[in-house]
Amino acid sequence: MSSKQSGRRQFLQRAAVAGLAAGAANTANAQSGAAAKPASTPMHAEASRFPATGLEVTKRIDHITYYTPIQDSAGIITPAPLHFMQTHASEIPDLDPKEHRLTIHGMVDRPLSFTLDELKRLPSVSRIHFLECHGNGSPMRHSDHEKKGSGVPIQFVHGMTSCSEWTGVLLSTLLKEAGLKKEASWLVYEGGDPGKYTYTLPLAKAMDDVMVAYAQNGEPVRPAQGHPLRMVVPGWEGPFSVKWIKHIKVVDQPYITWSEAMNHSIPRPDLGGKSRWHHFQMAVKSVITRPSSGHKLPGPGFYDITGLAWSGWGAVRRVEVSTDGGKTWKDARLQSPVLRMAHTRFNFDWNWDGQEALIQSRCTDDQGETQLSVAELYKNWGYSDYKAEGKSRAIHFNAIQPWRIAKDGSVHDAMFA
Ligand SMILES: Nc1nc2c(c(=O)[nH]1)N[C@H]1C(S)=C(S)[C@@H](COP(=O)(O)O)O[C@H]1N2
Ligand SMILES: [Mo]
Repeated sequence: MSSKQSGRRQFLQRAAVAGLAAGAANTANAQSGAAAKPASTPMHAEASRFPATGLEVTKRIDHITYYTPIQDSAGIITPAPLHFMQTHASEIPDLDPKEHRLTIHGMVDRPLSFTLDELKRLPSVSRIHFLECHGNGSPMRHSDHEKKGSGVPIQFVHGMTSCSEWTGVLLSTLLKEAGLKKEASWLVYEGGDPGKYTYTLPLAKAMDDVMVAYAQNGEPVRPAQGHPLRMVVPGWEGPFSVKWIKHIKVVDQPYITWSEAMNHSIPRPDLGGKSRWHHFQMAVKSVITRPSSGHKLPGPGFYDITGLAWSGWGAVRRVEVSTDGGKTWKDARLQSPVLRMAHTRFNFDWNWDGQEALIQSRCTDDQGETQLSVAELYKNWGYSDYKAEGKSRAIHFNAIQPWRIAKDGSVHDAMFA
């Protein structure tokens, strides 16, 4: 072992010992109510650069959701204040990074525990990845959107995807230092939010590209996104990326946690009415973000059709656009960079003749997977009539999104119309 590596190991071992001791002290502090308040951080919504259509918020007793205004997006990076946000609790935790610890335990040789500052001493990586809720764009969201009436931006439908440059430590670095026992095959991991949101992850993914992130687009991860530490599980459905990450336990089987069982499984006719417990990668998807429902074209002439494409399985290879309701398709231009498991920006030159038009985009990824129409997608899922079934709740809904441009230039959602 080089002196550099042995220095790192020594640091990790010291961190482990100090961490476990400090962890015990924290518990005592919390019980006596002595935990210090962290310094204030600007509120999520206050930082919006798009006052006209900023974050939209849905608040329920058990749930808070913010939607990214993707109809106004440019490039591929979502500004941190506009990142979508979903929490299965009624409040966003306010964690002090000096007190907060991440513990790694279970089937390991050496349990470890880190503060934010201790993690920052370890080798770091920065990677651009999208995060998408598996409920993004679902039929249920289309009908909610329709109820709100025309002219309402599409962020309620497709705004639960965002893309950031995440900086942190690879989980594999931490797991290697902890030393995995032979039986280890899954992780079960828990957030520091009031509901102790918990998820499970196959070890192979954890050792591949999962990050424990402390920064987002060059600034500390925001409170709503998991400050001080969150998991980033590239390409996989959003719920895996546990925020305010506190405990990672190495285990030898998948767990069906409460967070996984509730809301996160949908019965399907093609599976004989059964549901799949584990859904991993988000499928290939694209959506034209401008023009989109809620926009109004001022008149005939040239328009830059633009949108976002992504795939949880890899990189976007091709995006095609149709402006005649799917009769003909032409390649869109992909803006660089085109990164694996990241939003990719596409553009398409269009001269609108002022007549009613149906515009849509179709993405193919580097695995050869192509987006399907809503009718084809529902057929694959075992439904005979998508219009009858269309508004039923679905997850992983990645159908091609058609927008109808009316003669007056107004743009409407034509997914189920
Ligand atoms: N601790 C915790 N982590 C969580 C959740 C939560 O409720 N609590 N929600 C999950 C879900 S359902 C999604 S889609 C993503 C959203 O990440 P974001 O809020 O940073 O956009 O966080 C996931 N991580
Ligand atoms: Mo989600």
